[in-house]
This record gives sequence, structure tokens and C-alpha cells, in this order.
Amino acid sequence: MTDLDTLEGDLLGQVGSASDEASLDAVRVAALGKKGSISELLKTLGGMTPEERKERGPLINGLRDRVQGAIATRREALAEAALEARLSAERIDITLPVRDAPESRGRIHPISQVMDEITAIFADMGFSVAEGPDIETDDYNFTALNFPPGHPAREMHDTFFLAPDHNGQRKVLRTHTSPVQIRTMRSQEPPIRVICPGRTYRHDSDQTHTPMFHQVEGLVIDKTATIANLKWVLEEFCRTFFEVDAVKMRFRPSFFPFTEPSAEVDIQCSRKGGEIRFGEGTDWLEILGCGMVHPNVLRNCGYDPDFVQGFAFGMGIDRIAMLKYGTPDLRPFFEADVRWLEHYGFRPLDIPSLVAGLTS
Ligand code: 2U9
Repeated sequence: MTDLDTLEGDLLGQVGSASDEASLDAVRVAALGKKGSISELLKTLGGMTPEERKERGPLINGLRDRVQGAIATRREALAEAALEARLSAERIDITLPVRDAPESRGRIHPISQVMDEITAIFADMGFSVAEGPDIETDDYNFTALNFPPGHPAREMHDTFFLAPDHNGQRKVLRTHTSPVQIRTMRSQEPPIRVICPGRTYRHDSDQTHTPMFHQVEGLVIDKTATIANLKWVLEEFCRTFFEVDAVKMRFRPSFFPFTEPSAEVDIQCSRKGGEIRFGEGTDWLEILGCGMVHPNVLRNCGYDPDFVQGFAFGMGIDRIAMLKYGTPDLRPFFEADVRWLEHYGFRPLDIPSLVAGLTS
């Protein structure tokens, strides 16, 4: 065996065992690089006699060509194997269920859903929405609403008082959203048709009461806003909200400082089998309060009760959300338990509207 045969065997062995492109390149440089073993052999051709060159030239060039060819073949094989490995590592299992996008994974809280439903119904009747601060002055929360100073009705509301400020004024966490209507009346001219949804606070906590709860109140002020209009608005609301063709309502006389006359309103329902159904049956369920705005309240907002009058109503959102969606307990509404929300929550893109259906 010649020295060239030995070198060739050696180099082809190294090419064959190169396991990646980098080690293959190292073999190439060691053989064919500037100072590589084959390059050194080629350099010796210049110092040979023509006869020697004639004999050794083809042998060395042949060796170079075969080694170059082996390197190219090995490189191709390594590239193919690398691609194969990548493809199998990055394989996608198309049988796996597609993960929901974040915007469809989230859920709308039933209270937000009910607020949106209520807003859609009243917007359809021409009401706009007004909001106001949660921290109110005694005037907006009580005095303007015809609660005289020291009147026991102020205690009825189990008010949360803030510490007195530098003027000795004690602000309150609003006990109802009525201050928003006062702000609306003091800043706008009649006619007014407005609903005021929002958070309200009372020092009360048991199975059916939470210290923070949600209310929506409505107010209509016009030259000729009557009890008949009030009854129609409330009937229309209940029929649409509870998604029934007709619902009987019962108006029971009541008392609120800010309305005269005042009434509490029950709707017809059936409670057979522990399940509550609206628009049928012989049972009654209280759902809201209402009345004609008291003349003193109109005066407190700069209106003349001889020229304008109005009606108002109020209801607890948490309670009607429980009734409509059959949640048995009020407390989970405020517990932020994601499993509860996944069960009772609403899909974010199912926006309630009277055209598409409130709860499509
Ligand atoms: C103005 C004038 C009148 C709002 C009204 C009620 C009757 C009422 C309760 C229902 C259950 C509150 O959540 S609840 O405890 N509300 O019964 N609210 S009339 O009357 C107003 C409001 C503002 C200027």
C-alpha cells in the first residue's frame, strides 16, 4: 500500500465519521486547506522532474478529487439528516384542540352583563346613561333628596361615613345612585330621561346583603310625565328583561322621602318545583321601587314643580341578576372565584342588544 493509499483511507474514514457540518469542515481544512495534507502534496509537484510529475500528478489530483467528492456527498447527507431532525422536533400535532384566544377565554361577570342588558333596554326607550362619584356629600346623598337633617330615614340607609375633612364636612359612600340624578337635574334642563347604574354602599352584611351592591335608578322629568308613563316604562322593562310576552305587575303603596306617591312593585311569577318562572303563576316577587318625584326634590334642583314633574324608579342589580340567572347565593358575586365565573359568566363578544337578543 502506498503512502497516498494510506492517506486516502485515513481521510475517507474521517469524512465518514464526521457527525456534523462543523467536524466535516475541520476534516476539509486539514486535507484541502492552505496547509492541508493534500495541498502540501500538490505543492511538491512543482519540484519534481517532468517524469515524476507525470506519474505522481494524476495520483495526487485523483486523491484530491475523491476526497473532495466524499466531503460533498457527506455534507449533503448531514444537511438532510439535520433537516429531518428539525422537522420531527418541530412537528405539530394537528389533532390537539385549539387553545381559545384570550379575548374569547375571558368572561363577563353576570352583574356587568345585567347592567348591559338594562342599559340596552332603556336606551331603546330613549334613556341615556349618567354616572357620578361613589363618595358623595351629605347634600347630594340626603338633603337634596328631601331627607331632612336628623331624619331617621338617614339611619335607614346604614350609611358609611368618612372622617370629617378640614371644613368639618363628613362625606359618605353613596347609599343609592340618586345623587347622580340630582347632579343631572342641576346641570341640565328638562326634558330628562336618564338611568344611573353603579355601586352603592350600606353597612349591612348577611346572606342577602353585601356592604357594596349595585343599583340602577331611572328618572324622567318633563312637563307631562305621569304615573301612567311610569307604569308603561316599568312593564316594558320587565317584559323585555325577563324575556316573556307579558308580565303582570302589582304596585303597593310605600314611602321614600324623594317620591310622592311612592310604590313598591311586585311581578307575577310561579315558584313550582323550587324553580322561579316569570310571566306565569300566581306568586309575587318584589323587584323595584318607584314614585313621582317629590316637589321638594324638584325645588332643590332649581325646578318649579308647577311647571315640571317627573317619575323615578330604583332596583338592586345583584338581586335581579340572581333571579334571572338562577344563582342561588349573592356572595359568590363578590368572591372573584374564576371557576364560578367560568360557569356563570358570559362570553365577551355576546353583547346584549334588543336586535340580536339580550341573552343570545
Ligand atoms: C331623584 C328622585 C327620585 C329613585 C327611587 C326607589 C324608588 C327604590 C330601591 C330599590 C331596591 C333601592 O336597591 S334598592 O334598595 N329604590 O325603591 N328608588 S324611587 O328615586 C329618585 C331618585 C332620584 C332625584
